[in-house]
Amino acid sequence: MPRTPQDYTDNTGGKPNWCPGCGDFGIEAALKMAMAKMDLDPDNVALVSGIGCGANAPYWFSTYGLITLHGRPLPVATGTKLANHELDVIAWSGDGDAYGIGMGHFIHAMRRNANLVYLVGNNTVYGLTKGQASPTAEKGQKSPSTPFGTPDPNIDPLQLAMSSKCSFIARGYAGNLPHLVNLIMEGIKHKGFALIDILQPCVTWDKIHGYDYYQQKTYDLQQSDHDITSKKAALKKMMEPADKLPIGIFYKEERGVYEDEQPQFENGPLAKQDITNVDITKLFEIYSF
Ligand SMILES: Cc1ncc(C[n+]2csc(CCOP(=O)(O)OP(=O)(O)O)c2C)c(N)n1
Ligand code: SF4
Ligand SMILES: [Mg+2]
Repeated sequence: MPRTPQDYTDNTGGKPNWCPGCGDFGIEAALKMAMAKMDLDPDNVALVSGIGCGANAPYWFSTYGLITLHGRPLPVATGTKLANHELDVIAWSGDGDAYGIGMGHFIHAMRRNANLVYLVGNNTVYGLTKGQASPTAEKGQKSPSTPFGTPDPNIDPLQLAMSSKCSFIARGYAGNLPHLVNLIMEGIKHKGFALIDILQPCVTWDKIHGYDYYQQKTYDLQQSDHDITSKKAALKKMMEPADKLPIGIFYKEERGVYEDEQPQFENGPLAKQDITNVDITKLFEIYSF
């Protein structure tokens, strides 16, 4: 029997506690639909998150799940993939988790080309901690922490990804499910680090970037003549004026992935190697003082 999105739902942990209308529901649904369409075995998927509203997602999935520390899902997801590179590893962050406290890990995971999918719910706020401006909040955006408007210009995660040598750079929208499902499937199929920044309304703390806003501004990049192999074309699209928000794959390239370049994995994943007769006395001799 083909799998359905329901097969990826954990029925023991209650229902998501997101505010009604939160964009996280769209991301959750799209991820489950993508996994069902690809018929992924839930026992072969690890969902690794940080801390935040969206990052609570692993509670409600039947896959393996790990909720780590704020900003730290990528080191744990990378380690998970290195220990068993036969797993499909999906990391899930909010914009504060990924582009604030987790920024260093974000850049290094991309340049390493760790073979992961990274879903980032980008709602321009720290939703869980009551709506402070995040690094993607635009200059002048008012929030509980910036009542007179944030003085800092926003960062663009896509341009950052390009300069960090990310091999798959995409933007989705939590209110466009068919599009997001396809994007997630493409990200899972990609061999390398797949960043999917997802425009995600926070209906409680950000009254500007709601569904109406994104409905009017987003358009499908793949319906234009965009060349996903051209860095120049991708950067041009990323820098389009703010009244247009392209969603889709901006850039994609094939290059060596992190785990393939480690000699330790020549005999298969570490987690599956026989360790019953491994002699480590030599190591003690070398490293004991
Ligand atoms: C080291 C550390 N600093 C701060 C916090 C408090 N904290 C928890 S979630 C969060 C922000 C989450 O924002 P984001 O990643 O954008 O996720 P969202 O809630 O918007 O989905 C913060 C600051 C924490 N848990 N740990
Ligand atoms: S505070 Fe915002 S991001 Fe968090 S659950 Fe509510 S709507 Fe979603
Ligand atoms: Mg956020």
